[in-house]
Amino acid sequence: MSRSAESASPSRIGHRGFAAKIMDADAAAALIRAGDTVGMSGFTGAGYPKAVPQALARRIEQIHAAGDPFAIRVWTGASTGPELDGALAKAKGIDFRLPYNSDPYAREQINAGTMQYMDMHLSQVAPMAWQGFLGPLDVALIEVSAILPDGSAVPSSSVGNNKTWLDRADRVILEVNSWQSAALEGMHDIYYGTALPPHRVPIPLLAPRDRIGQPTFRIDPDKVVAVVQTDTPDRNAPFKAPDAAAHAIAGHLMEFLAHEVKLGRLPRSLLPIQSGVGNIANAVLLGLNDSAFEPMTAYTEVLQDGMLELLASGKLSMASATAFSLSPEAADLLNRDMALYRDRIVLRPQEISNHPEVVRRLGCLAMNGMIEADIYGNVNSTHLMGSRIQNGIGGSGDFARNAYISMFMAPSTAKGGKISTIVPQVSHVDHINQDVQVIVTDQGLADLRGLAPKQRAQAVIANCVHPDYRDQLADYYARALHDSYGKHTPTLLAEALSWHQRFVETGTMRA
Ligand code: 0RQ
Repeated sequence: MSRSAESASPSRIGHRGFAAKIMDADAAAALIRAGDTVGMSGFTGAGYPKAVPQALARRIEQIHAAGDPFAIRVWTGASTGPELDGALAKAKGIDFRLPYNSDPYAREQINAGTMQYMDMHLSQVAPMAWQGFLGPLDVALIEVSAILPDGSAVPSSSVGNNKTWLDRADRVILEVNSWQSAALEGMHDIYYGTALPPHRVPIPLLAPRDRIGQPTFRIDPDKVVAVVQTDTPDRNAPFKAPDAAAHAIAGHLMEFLAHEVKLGRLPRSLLPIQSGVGNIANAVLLGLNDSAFEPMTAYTEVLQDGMLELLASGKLSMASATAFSLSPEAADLLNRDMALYRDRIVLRPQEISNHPEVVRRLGCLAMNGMIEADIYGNVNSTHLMGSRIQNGIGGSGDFARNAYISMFMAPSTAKGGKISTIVPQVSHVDHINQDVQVIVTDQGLADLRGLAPKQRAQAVIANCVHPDYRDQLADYYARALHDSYGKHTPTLLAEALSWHQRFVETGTMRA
């Protein structure tokens, strides 16, 4: 429950100059102009501003009602919450957005073609914002958990691109959210050593637990135009217990990892794990909790419920990420026991949590969800039927290309069995086959490492396809082998894409 803003602890604002700029959300929202680009905090429903975006949405609705146009450009860390993307999208107040969205209202407008959406690798957002082609950043609107007497700010439950927005923006609006645990102080590691070429230097991070920066954001006090006090929880979606398919996928993955350990290709503590979010990822984390692998580490993007359980059980010795993504119960638990977790969790800017160089050096084991894969191992993480975006590529590309082992997982069917998630050719490519080494469905696991295209197709068809589609796919492949223009990656182009078109026209992929 949200407590009133008046009850927010004044001790959260330790700097006099900032205290003088306290105002309500409506007054702060009035400082944002039509056409402004606003860099907002927020990553997977954590640490996003909650009061000013809603006040801005109300203002935009009034301006639209008077017949005048008003929209802004929004940059974030990743997905936010209903008070930000939801409210502004409903008000038709977002003209352009980057880089990852899971809000249903924003998704609807993106797919209706009325909101421009630029989907990017999450590690690339901050450096590209500095390159300049994205244009100026007018306002940074950032949630923090406290402002210290020296004027630096303690980040909240996500770090995302906040450091960059604070440095890059002309004007800064801060939301100080006293719902966030005061004990977050000290958990963050804000690295200020990034620069554009030719001044770029190696990132001195050799293990997930390394701290290479400082615990707070530096802020130029002259740029701060408003400070708003809030006391409101993060989005924190309820935990969805893993279903049978998710458990089956987790089981196949545990067996695969155990096999790799047995063959001496992975240590018993594995390598730093990276896990996506959602039902399947949580099942995998539960599987890891029951496994013999220890002590594990995580170098990942998001810490979900399962990661906290792994930390609590001691199977995971520490976790590095850029944000939390917790159920309300896990968020309460974390806030209650923050002191216990603080030394075992490091939250970093997303350009570091997802940095390709670091991911490659540490040798992360990347486990991400997918929408579909084709028989050659190309993966689609973002688009339904080639044209309708679901969320975005998120960090999956940062990790997949650079991982020690890159694994993708999905149930073998979608939409109640009407769609096979293994298809002749994906309707959209996010991860090319060279970046995909293992494909897992509830049916089984295909280890594609070291295989040429035809060998990959055989492994995928034999192990991953749902029985309802196995004959159809095997028949397609046999004909492709015979009739295709080339025999390196046998493909019957029109027929391959007709699987998707058939679903669009008839509601099922079945022939
Ligand atoms: O639509 O709800 O309308 O039925 O797609 O599917 O099964 O809820 O998927 O929540 O596991 O997410 C790839 C989207 C999977 C996610 C993706 C339909 C399905 C449903 C969603 P409905 P599910 P999940 C770290 C790593 C990219 C970012 C990433 C994602 C909807 O994992 O966004 O990896 N990944 N980041 O019915 C047509 C198919 C379909 C299909 C599912 N083959 N064809 N529709 N659906 N498969 C985290 C971050 O980066 C932040």
